[in-house]
Amino acid sequence: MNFPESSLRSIFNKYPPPANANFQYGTAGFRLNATKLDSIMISVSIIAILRSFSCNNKSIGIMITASHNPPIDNGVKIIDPNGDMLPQIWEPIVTELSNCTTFEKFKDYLKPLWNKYVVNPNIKASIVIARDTRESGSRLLNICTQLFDILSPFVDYKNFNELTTPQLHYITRCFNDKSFGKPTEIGYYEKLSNSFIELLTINGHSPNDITNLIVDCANGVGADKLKLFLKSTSSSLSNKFKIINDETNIPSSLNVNCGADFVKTNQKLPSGIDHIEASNDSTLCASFDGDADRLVCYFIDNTNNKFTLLDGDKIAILLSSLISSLINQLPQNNHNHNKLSIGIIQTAYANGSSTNFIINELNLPSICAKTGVKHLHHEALNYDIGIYFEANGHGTVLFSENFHNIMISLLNDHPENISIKSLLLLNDLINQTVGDAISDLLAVIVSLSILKKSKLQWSNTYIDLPNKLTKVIVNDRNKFITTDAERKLVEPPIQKDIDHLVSTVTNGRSFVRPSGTEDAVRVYAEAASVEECQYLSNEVSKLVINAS
Ligand code: G16
Repeated sequence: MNFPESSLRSIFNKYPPPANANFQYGTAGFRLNATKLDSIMISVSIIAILRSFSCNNKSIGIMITASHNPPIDNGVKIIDPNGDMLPQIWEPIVTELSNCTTFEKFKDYLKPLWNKYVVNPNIKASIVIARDTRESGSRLLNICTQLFDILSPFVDYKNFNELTTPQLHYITRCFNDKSFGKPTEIGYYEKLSNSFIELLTINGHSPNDITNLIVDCANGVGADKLKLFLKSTSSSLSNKFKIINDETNIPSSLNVNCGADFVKTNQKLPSGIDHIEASNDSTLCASFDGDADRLVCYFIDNTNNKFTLLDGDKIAILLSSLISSLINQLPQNNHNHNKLSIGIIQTAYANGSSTNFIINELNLPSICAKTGVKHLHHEALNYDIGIYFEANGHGTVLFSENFHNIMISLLNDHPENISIKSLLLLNDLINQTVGDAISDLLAVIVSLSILKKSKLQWSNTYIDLPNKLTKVIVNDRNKFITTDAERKLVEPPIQKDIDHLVSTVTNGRSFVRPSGTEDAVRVYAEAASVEECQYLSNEVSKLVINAS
């Protein structure tokens, strides 16, 4: 079909890339200071259109968010038809297009792709688009819709305005697979609410007997959406929730002194929750990040008056314990379920104690993937039940079609069996497309109720090694090249020095990797004592600064 050159030229000239463009589709799409994103919105929108054409016109999502980053940043990422991330093979394509600094270069790069994918004049690409509550979000979204409007002969789109990132992942999947759920925000709440209440009920619980919760929403979109979820479900559930840091009308407060990243990195309470509240035995505290795709839980332990974090590693192990316990209770006259494969996917940031626990106590495989949910998700698909969590609280549990078929056949033989029903309901409750703070929090609540575990028992499953994550600002983070699932540095040549420092402390571990979402290098250290961990972190950080 004709390449729409003049339409593209006009919008390219309206939002030209800078002459020195050096953009990169990173860990979670493009992420930058929001003022630098205008031209990127054009490239991303065009590539999303081509991706839709390449997938037989299935719907593709575009999410405008910078998640845990500061309020001045923003970002954008593309969601594939199944609700997972854009396949990595497309990343260099969108990167390269975004770095075409003149219209001639842009056209020369794009036209062959257009001619390859846009072949049938009778069908259009389909896009769903949304943003979080960042101040720059509506302006950036408007650039995308301008492009879709001028390319209206080729594309249909639906603008959902404000959503959490996982809500758009869910909706994208629903647009392509009606059996997954209703492709609306209400449909998302219904799916979560129905499975949550049913799971509690069939296991002899009710919303009245769950733990009390204080949820820090990072002043982000999760605050509005959690309120809407609670409104859409039984009223007794809302009585259990206290929502704080919900000032979405003050965009400058997003992620500031609050939210999952702040709590995990600083290992302390966010602003808005005081020590006394967090010490209450019947209350669990939780934090979302700016776009509500991460969850961490925590409390003050009354036995030692200390802040106690239940991070992504602990969430993975809680959910694994529930799933293993349900599988162990399945009827034994059908052995198909004994063949179900279960794997837990972590990253190098996983606490060493959690990995030991998975291997030695749960007897499950622990796989180490590169940072970025796209890498973990990919690995998790290799299992019938793939449990993946980054320590920072980003993760989910993927159930395979084989798992689903086995459960349905078991249910036919045992229609009243609670374990089978519970496993099938977990498949609905836990977002199958991406990590989801609201869905993960509901899964945590259900797990604690069904396993009859207190937050203290959950926390004591294993004891974390002291650990520290530091952000080091360097001139050029691209000089830092890693290997071995980011556990070793290839460049600059300081790995031997890191290894030496690690060998000087007990149970030491440390690694250095460039961030894919912020202009910084991250240094992780863990050791048997807080002092040794601090020492290791300081010394490795010094190495990084000297080498940069
Ligand atoms: C994003 C990714 C996560 C990753 C995090 C930090 O999270 O989705 O997988 O762990 O960035 O990545 P990096 O260390 O490369 O900066 P979010 O919640 O910000 O979307």
